Amino acid sequence: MRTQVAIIGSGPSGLLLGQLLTDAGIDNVILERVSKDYVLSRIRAGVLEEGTVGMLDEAGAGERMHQEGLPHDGFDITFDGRRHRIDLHDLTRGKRVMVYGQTEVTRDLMDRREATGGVTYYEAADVTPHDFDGAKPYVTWKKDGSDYRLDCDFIAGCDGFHGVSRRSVPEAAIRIFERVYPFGWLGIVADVPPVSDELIYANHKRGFALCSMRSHTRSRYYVQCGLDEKVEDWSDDAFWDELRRRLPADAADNVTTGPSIEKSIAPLRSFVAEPLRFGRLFLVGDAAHIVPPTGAKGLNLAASDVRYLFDGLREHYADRSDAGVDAYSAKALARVWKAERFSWWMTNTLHKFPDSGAFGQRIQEAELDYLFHSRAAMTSLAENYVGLPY
Ligand code: RFL
Ligand code: PHB
Repeated sequence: MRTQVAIIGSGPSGLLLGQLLTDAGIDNVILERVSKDYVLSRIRAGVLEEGTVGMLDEAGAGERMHQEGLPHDGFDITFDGRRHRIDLHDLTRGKRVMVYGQTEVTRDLMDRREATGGVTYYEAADVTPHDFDGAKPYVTWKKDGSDYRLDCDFIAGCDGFHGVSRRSVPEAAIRIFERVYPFGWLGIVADVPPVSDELIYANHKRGFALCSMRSHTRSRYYVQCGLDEKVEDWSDDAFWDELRRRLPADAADNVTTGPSIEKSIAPLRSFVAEPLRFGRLFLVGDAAHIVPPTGAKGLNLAASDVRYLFDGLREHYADRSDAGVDAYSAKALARVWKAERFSWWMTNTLHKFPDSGAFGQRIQEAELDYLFHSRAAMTSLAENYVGLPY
């Protein structure tokens, strides 16, 4: 088999890149380790920047998002029993975010790929990129006992943090930057109306909590938990009690409880691999970088990587210029590091750190006090939250 761009991974970055390429007449094939249903069963991101919304529109996959997604003009931060609104719309002169689940983004992109004849091989085992240092890279995999080979011009590693692409690069060629946080997020989804029209990020002495949503009838909640805690030890009742304890009284009284339809613990990590290009292999999205979810940036960074890489590949095929693909790594990393900084800052400002001591506690209180009383500080938060320009 032969294609122009081999894409490893059918998460949001692989699907979005594949669709933009298909629409530009650039042939591509996606190889995915698990089944389509498994990909669609993952519950992850919920907040999309305007740039991400624009790219989904460009890929012809935005229709349902505009019908069912919830545009949000602001969110609340609660601290010390008080509630402070961050007015995104006012602070950024008219920008907002879209609350629309990653599961739905993925489904819309898969539907569009199917409608436009894009080829995806699901349940492809042992996917391996080869010879990306030279001019003739190829990818091999196994399925149903047979071996397959795909020759290509470029390989896009869109296979997430645990994928094969980053691991295929010699250790000496790649530099890793990492911070692992001493806590995780226990998250649930429940078919109950959200506690509020907008998201609530809660800093509480018992730990952080987040009230988010997927629709007017489906809520997504998180509480900070220890790394040694187990999902099985958290009954729904224990979760609801802990969530309410971490919210100011008016919000706690408004929480509607119900059975969870998903419950899981995610560790929090900051991670960047540099560079993002190794010959004819590119790393895209979570394959190259991870942010703690506090700033809602992971999926949005995957989209901005795709923006830069797609523009470079289009230039390569349409204009016979490699300026764009040559600039991909530096351009994408400049934006990635700003989102890394913001996500690290949000995480530091809103969580309880087990080992920061009394000094760390006072610094966090001063940070929040400054934030709530300085329009400049709130503007900085708002412009990062809605997404820095590409
Ligand atoms: P994905 O989504 O991990 O997709 C990678 C795909 O590659 C496949 N794969 C392989 N395929 C072939 N061969 C192999 N060897 C393979 N290994 C892996 C996988 O099966 C998978 O299908 O990466 P991608 O596309 O880069 O997308 C990144 C986003 O998924 C991620 O950044 C976000 O979910 C992060 N995130 C959030 N991002 C936001 O922008 N806003 C949010 O509000 C937000 N909230 C979150 C989040 C992530 C969370 N978790 C659980 C990590 C909330 C949570 C709780
Ligand atoms: C979510 O809805 O899952 C969500 C929202 C905001 C975040 C992280 C996750 O910062």
